[in-house]
Amino acid sequence: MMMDLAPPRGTRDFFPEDLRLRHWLFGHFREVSRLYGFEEYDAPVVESAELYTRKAGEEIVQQLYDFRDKGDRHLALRPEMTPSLARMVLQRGKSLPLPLKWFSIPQCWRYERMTRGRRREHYQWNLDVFGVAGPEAEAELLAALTTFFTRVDLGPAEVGIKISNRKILQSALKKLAIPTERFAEVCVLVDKLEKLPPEAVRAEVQAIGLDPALMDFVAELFSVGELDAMAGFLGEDHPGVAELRRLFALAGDYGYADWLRFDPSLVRGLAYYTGIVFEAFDRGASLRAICGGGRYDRLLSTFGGEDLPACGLGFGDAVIVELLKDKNLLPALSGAVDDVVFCFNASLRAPAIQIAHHLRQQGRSVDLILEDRKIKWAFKHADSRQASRLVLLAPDEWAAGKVRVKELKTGAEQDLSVEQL
Ligand code: 4HR
Repeated sequence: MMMDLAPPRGTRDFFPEDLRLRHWLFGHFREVSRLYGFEEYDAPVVESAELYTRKAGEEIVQQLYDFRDKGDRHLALRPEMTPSLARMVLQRGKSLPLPLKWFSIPQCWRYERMTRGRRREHYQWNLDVFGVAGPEAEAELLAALTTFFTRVDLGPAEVGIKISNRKILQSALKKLAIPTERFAEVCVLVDKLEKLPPEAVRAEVQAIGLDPALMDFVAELFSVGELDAMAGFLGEDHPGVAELRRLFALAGDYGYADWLRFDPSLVRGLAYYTGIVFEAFDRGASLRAICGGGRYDRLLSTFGGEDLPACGLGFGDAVIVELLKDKNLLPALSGAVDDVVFCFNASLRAPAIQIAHHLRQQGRSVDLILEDRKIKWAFKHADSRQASRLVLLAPDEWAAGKVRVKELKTGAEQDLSVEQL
């Protein structure tokens, strides 16, 4: 009986053609990060489950891929990178020079009990800034984000960025006498209005003992379409409004204001956001979320440390690839080699190895044919490797210190010395 050859449910194999695409995408993530002065970091994919024990009812925590190891430690495959980053920042503490701008492209995991053929892992580009309290930090994140989109040929006609500020909902909730300790929970619930029918959310509001008037209140707040109108209600000096005003002004200075749209109904589903939140979405029929982020100024104290102002974004590898596929914007990536080196018989293998070595020292990618084969096979092989040249070691030519070189694009052949090669 053949064993099951499929990768575990919800996971992917990356065949060379798949990995070429992944590296192409990560290359853009890395290059944009470099352009904006972010440094790369990494952390273990397995963390203590305790790092994710937040009690606001977030999907990301409900779907934690956790288990006990042989030492009975409760561990989890990371569902997101931010808690690991926070742990690293706290570990270094005061010795870390601020502000800090770091990026990473971690594989993140989730485990759903009911699984409808959904993915259990993805890679997520993370960009974070620690130590900047003002919207200048978010403005820089969004500049990097729009630079990424532009590089893959997506413009503001295809991608929009919704912007809001949780401080608006926060101060509005004071009117309903909802305690601040329950704010994260409320945000997680309100975020579900995006996916669930309002009755389902209303039932949850009641089930956890919150004032059902919250729903009508939120509906009214979310119907305010313009920042001007919101400013009219809350005043220009409301911190939520003032931060958004500053962010939109900065977006104008950077030159990406046309990508942005104030949307008070945006809250995002993560518990720890405290201020500005944003989400990039596909303006096409699907309106899918492509990535999201926001400010999280109070995460460090939830780990027992001293808080630092912080904000970041997370950008998954799945939706963007689908969007680029739909728009025919995926590149044709070749696995081509520069040269295929072939020797006519076993006695020419030693010089063939030398020739391959010589070419590799020049930086060329060389596929040396490792078995005794017929010339016809070598031609076919060079073709299938999309080589630009086939380098042949034949007895008479080699006796004269030459190799025969065939340019595969033109079919042109010539005999060259090693130096000419
Ligand atoms: C997702 C989130 C977190 C972990 C793994 C996955 Br797949 C999908 O958004």
